[in-house]
Amino acid sequence: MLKIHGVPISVHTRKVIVVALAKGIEHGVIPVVPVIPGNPPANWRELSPTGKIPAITDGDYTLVDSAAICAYLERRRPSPSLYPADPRDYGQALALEQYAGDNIFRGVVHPLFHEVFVHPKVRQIPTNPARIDEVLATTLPEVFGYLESRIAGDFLAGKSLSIADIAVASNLVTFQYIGFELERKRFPRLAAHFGRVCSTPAFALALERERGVVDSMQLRRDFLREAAA
Ligand SMILES: N[C@@H](CCC(=O)N[C@@H](CS)C(=O)NCC(=O)O)C(=O)O
Repeated sequence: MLKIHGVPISVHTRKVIVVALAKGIEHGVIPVVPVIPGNPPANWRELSPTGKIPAITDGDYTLVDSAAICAYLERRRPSPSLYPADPRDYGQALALEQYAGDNIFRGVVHPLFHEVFVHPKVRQIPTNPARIDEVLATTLPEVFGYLESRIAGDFLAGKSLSIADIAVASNLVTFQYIGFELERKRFPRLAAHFGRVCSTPAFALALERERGVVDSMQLRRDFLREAAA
């Protein structure tokens, strides 16, 4: 059986879980939290050379990096496809998946998650409010503004759910779990897109399954009700 090593509240682990659920691939999630010292298993670097989550094992096969894993799962179970058939939409889906990892995650979610969670709660480092303000005032408007400009129809690339939608929405879930707002008035198309993606059966099931972890970390979930409305 496919094993997904990671934690569901991680942006990139959720992305892989949603893809596995959308494709009906039976899987188990093995908890690994790299930001907690001593948490990963002794053989972690064999499974994940980067040290990051997610990594998968599928029988005797191991693979790291959510983009590589999702592409592997697409070949392993082609239907339903999460990569557009049209060449231009396909290119756009891959570009937006990359944008989600580089710009939304690295530029916005990762620094905020570290400031509000990892630093004060794991590393005993005080939160730096100036860093949070800088991300919210400078990086967020550029990144969310770009996404807003990319949404013309229901989905980001092509006419159905693709890896681009899953990658973007997964970032926005964690962004809101940790207490930040996806402002509907400021980014109406992005907020509507977020609601649409969260309502797809695979994404909704993934969110339901991670509820226990979210509650145990005392994170907020109220925005999910609004997103579904
Ligand atoms: N490009 C990687 C990025 C993975 C990544 O940054 N994972 C984060 C959690 S979402 C992580 O493992 N952080 C812990 C660390 O950097 O030690 C992917 O798409 O899988």
